Amino acid sequence: MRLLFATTNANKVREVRPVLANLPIELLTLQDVSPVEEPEETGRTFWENARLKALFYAAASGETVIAEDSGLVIPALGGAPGVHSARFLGANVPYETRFAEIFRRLAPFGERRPNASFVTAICLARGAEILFEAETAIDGVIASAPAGHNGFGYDPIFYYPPLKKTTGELTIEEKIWVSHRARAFRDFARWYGVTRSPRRHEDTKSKKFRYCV
Ligand code: ITT
Repeated sequence: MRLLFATTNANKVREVRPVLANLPIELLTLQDVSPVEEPEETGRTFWENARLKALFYAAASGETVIAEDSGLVIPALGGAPGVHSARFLGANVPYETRFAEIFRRLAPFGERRPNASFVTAICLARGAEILFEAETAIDGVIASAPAGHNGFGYDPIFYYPPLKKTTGELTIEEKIWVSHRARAFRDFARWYGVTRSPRRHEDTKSKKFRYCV
């Protein structure tokens, strides 16, 4: 199957490609199809934005499309930066400035490290039909200071207690192992493995399948 991963973020592709490597899927990216303008991400939830992107690119490309929306959620900040993670404080603001602002807003919490989650919603669409959706999250805390130069985005300030380091300090293999995104795509891979099976296919009344963690 040809599958277009509709993202402009190369880091997302780097985490996802190995997860799908053993499936009979030819993974395309936006570089492999005619360029279109990005849709505006107007959703209020990760689900809504993942759907919006998947349906937009499916209509624009005619391909089967998987899209994802993700971000850092800090409950102590009312969920910010949340769905605005990519454009928190402005689209082109450096992450160092964003980190400083997050630390400033978290100052009233003192030494206590506030909880945080990385959340991913993914959506698979063909034409106007949604075939699969999933949402996954990993939990951690905000680090006391940025650490690590690996990964991207908010990785340097997301401390992951099970590995005792920020996700910015993880190797790519470790990041793929723990990543919220890789978890969502592993769910997709499991679903894809099951629905491709003819036996299960006969048993399934609808090809539509929703899986929410
Ligand atoms: P596309 O919409 O084209 O996929 P994008 O980067 O704009 O690319 P999102 O709208 O989903 O994607 O925003 C995701 C942002 O959330 C991302 O740019 C980072 O700032 C942050 N983010 C998501 N996953 C992350 C991760 O694993 N590590 C660090 N930051 C992450």
